[in-house]
Amino acid sequence: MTAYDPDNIFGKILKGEIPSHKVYEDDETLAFMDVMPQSQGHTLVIPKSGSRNLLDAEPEVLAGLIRKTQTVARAVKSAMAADGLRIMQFNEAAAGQTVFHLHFHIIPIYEGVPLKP
Ligand code: DGP
Repeated sequence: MTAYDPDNIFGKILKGEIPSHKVYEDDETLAFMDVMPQSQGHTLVIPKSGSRNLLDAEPEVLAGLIRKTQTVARAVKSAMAADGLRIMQFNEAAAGQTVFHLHFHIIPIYEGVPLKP
C-alpha cells in the first residue's frame, strides 16, 4: 500500500490551503460539496486524520467516519428533498479513486433525473 501523502487535494482543504464549501465539521470529520457533482447536493465526507482510503484506515477512524456519513446523509436527504441517496467509496486508481484521502460520496438521487457522468 502506498503511503498517505498529506499534500493531496483533500489534505490541502483540511489545512485551509484550498477553499471548500463546508456543510459539516467536528473534531474528526469534515463534509463539503463536491466540485464535480453527479447530482445536486453531492457531498463528500472525510476524516481529519490521514488515511489513503478504506483499505489502510484505522478501524476506529472508519467507524467514526461511517457514523458521521450517516448523520450528514440524513441531513443532505432532508435538505435536498432527495428521493434516495447513493453512498460511494473508491479504493486505488484502478477502482476510480482520484483523490487519495479516504472519502465517502453522498449522492442524492431524484426520481427521473439521471446522474451526471
Ligand atoms: P474519487 O474518484 O472517489 O477519488 O472522487 C474524488 C472527488 O473529489 C471527485 O468527485 C471530484 C472531487 N474533487 C476533486 N478536486 C476537488 C476539490 O478541489 N474540491 C472539491 N470540493 N472536490 C474536489
